[in-house]
Amino acid sequence: MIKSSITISLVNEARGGPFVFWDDIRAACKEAKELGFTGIEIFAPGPEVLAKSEAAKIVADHGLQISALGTGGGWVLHKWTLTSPEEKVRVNARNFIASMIEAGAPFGAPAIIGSLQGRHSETVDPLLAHSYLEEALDFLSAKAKNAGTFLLFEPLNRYESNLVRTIDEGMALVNKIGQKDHLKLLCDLFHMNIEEADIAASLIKCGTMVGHVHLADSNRKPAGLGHTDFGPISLALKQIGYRGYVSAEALPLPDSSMAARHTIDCFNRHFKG
Ligand code: LER
Ligand code: MN
Repeated sequence: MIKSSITISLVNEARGGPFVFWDDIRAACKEAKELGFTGIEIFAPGPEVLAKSEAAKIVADHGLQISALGTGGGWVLHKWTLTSPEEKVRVNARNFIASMIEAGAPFGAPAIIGSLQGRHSETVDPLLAHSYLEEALDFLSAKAKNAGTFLLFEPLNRYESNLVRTIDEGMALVNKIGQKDHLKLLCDLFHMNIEEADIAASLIKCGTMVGHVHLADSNRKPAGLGHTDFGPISLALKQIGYRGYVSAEALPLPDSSMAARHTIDCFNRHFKG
């Protein structure tokens, strides 16, 4: 069975980003539970948030699971990336992700590498950027293995990164690292709408490498408010036996509550069962 999830950002500086709920994890959990969601994906400023804000306890008290932990706070707050020209910055990014892997592991929540992957640039050519990325993924997938969990790597569309943009490129990277049980791909339907010729076919090709799905419509609005055809996409996920989360990473439009409702309507219509 595919599981439903919805995002919350606890990083004020990420305002404007594609997160459905903001700031108040207790209110978000209450609403998510009432609508029938299974999980909540947390975009946190750091690993301490799980303990300090009692986020994990609040999620559990509402009968929800933490579906995943976003690490993009490391970029938003500190400008860390795994492919920075500065070694200190790369190490900070790597250590931040390692700490999120360890924070999420007891709750079965994998850490996500999205914007922290960075990009190649004038000072870091594509070959060097890929070698930095692979070095970090070797280290971090081993960390995930030791913690009894897995790590999620997210291909990003061409306007957000120039490193790994397609599912094919993501699969090549996972194959190169060779830790398939501990490194999986996060397939974001918004990025895929830009980069893939056929979203459903790409998901089928990705198969057991699909570790998490971000749900948004073609325009990053909640599912149902754009032109993505979710029928073939949900069929593809069912065909590959996907049992992970489909997690709404969408703009809170027209507001958070309505975005959550649009999402659960789409989930119930297409992905449930
Ligand atoms: C941003 O577009 C995105 O998809 C995030 O999941 C990356 O951190
Ligand atoms: Mn995403």
